[in-house]
Amino acid sequence: MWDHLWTGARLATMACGEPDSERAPYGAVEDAALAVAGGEIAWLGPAATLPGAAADLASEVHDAGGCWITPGLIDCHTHLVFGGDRAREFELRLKGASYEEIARAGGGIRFTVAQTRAASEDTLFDAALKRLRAFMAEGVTTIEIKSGYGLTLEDELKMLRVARRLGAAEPVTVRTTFLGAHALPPEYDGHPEDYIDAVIAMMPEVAASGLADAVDAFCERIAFYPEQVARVFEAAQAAGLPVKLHADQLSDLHGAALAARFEALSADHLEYTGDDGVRAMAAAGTVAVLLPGAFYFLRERQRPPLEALRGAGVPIALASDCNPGSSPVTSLLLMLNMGCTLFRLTPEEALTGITRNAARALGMQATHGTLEVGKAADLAFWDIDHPAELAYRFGANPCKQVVKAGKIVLGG
Ligand code: DI6
Ligand code: FE
Repeated sequence: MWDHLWTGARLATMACGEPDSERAPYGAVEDAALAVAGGEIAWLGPAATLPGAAADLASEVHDAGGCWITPGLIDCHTHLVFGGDRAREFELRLKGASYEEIARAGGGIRFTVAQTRAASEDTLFDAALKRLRAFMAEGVTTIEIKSGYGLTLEDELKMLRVARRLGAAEPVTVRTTFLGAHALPPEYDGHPEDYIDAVIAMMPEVAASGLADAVDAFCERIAFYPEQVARVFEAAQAAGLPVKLHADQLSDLHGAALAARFEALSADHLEYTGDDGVRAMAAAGTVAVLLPGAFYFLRERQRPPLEALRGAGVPIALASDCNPGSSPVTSLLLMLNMGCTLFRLTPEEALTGITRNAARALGMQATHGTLEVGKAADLAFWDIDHPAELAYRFGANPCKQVVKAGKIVLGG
């Protein structure tokens, strides 16, 4: 007996399909039914092929009323936990200062570091919870959260604990990332190598705490150089943690190739990535995570090399980069629209980028990201006529219901 069975549904499974099959766009199944049991998807397919009368098959039978069901959405790159905001910096940028100039003058990330260090764990939790709930209201059931505004062992662990608490408090899966190499903290001014040593020294304790699922770094002229990042990545691998990288956002330091060399789960941003980086990512199976919110908010001009990524068969994901400085957004659906309008993704590529490929960017592709029997029953129900509508509209939220691990947690 299944726990829940929905009939009258349309499914965007986002599954790959057999290599030679005539896969429908979005892996769509019309006139469909879907059943969940024990937190997993137990059955899905055309309703006409259900193995019996619906009422005999599940404890609870629901009519989905023609709604589309997608996998629960996955935001695979956020800095959701931080103190304060940067609205004042936004004003300065509108008066002509650039993001890089503000960072070099000691504002930017450092401003948020000061606010985050000063904030209690509860204050950080309460502020992040509001943002998290905004994402969840749009069908997000898995979210990655980075540290990186503490920059001492104690403050980084504080951020990671808040991230874990969020996952325990809400029906959402939280994946955490240690981003100690995000910015040079003021107490290390002029001594970046010493700070890298400090980050490396934090690594065993971060790993032993169980609070981090991966390690990230910011490879950029205003942050850390590739050689420094490589040292952090070696320490991460020695501690048994997978890596990912903020790569080639503002300039081409060959961050994507560096990430690929360490078999990174993902390389993120990629506006300035060249052909060498794309080829290396394809060979390593590293996911390209595109972040149109930061591109938009910083009014960048250089677009990520979408044609080259497509051509090389690099899996493309899309994420919010939710953070106070370059992407103060709490809507993953808006990123779908921006991914299409700003980067020229197709709506299907964009939706794949916040489901199947986002799961892969988090190393969760075996259990999440598509509607397939045996995968987690994380589902989003949408009041739309076609899946392309999710990317087409902006500022709308057609999410009607959310199921997390087989339980109805929103709507219904
Ligand atoms: N890249 C980003 O887009 C954010 N961090 C990073 O490494 C920006 C963080 C901030 O400005 O606070
Ligand atoms: Fe980021």
